[in-house]
Amino acid sequence: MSDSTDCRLYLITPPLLDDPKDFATRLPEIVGAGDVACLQLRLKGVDDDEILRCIDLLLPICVQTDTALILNDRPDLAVKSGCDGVHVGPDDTPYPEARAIMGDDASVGVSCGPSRHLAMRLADDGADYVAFGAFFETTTKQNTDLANIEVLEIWSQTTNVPAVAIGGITPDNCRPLISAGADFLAVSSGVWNHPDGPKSAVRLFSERIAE
Ligand code: TZP
Ligand code: MG
Repeated sequence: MSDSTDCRLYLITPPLLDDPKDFATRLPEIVGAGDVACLQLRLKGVDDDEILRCIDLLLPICVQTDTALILNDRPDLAVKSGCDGVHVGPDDTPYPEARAIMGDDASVGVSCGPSRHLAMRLADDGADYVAFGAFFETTTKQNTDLANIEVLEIWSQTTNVPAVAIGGITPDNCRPLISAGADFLAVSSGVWNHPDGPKSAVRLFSERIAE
């Protein structure tokens, strides 16, 4: 049996929250169903006021449940609202700028697609984690190149910077990513669209990690 601290869940919100209040109310039960390290607020097609409103609702719950709140794409809003960190991709604010905005104490993570080369550069620059993916087909993000699982194996054998695996991950397909050394499984649809509901999905992921 592996040490469950080896790999943890990195939950990503659905791209749209129809009822953010209801989402915030249900969150403690969902993150409490397993070992969830953080929640990334990743909303698409909503304005800044709505993002800030969602952070206001989610931050107290995240504090209460010891779940770090990471904002996608927007260091300016993350620092203004007191999020624990920000996640930026190659098309967002460049890493050094995001770090300068967030400060040294916040967590700044980066998307690297399938590229170990990019990950090495950003890890050298000080990124707190690097995210590789997509490992499986996903409809949550358009036009993602698929990453080979080998990138996780090589990364975990050669560096100490945490690696996040992302993209189309479900309780049924996550085992090879855990074995390859992923430190976090970043999951959206595999939790929110699970046939037995998000709570069961979180529980199943945690069981796979503990196996
Ligand atoms: N980046 C690469 S794949 C992806 C992101 C944000 C989508 C993750 O969502 P899902 O539903 O777990 O595939
Ligand atoms: Mg982005």
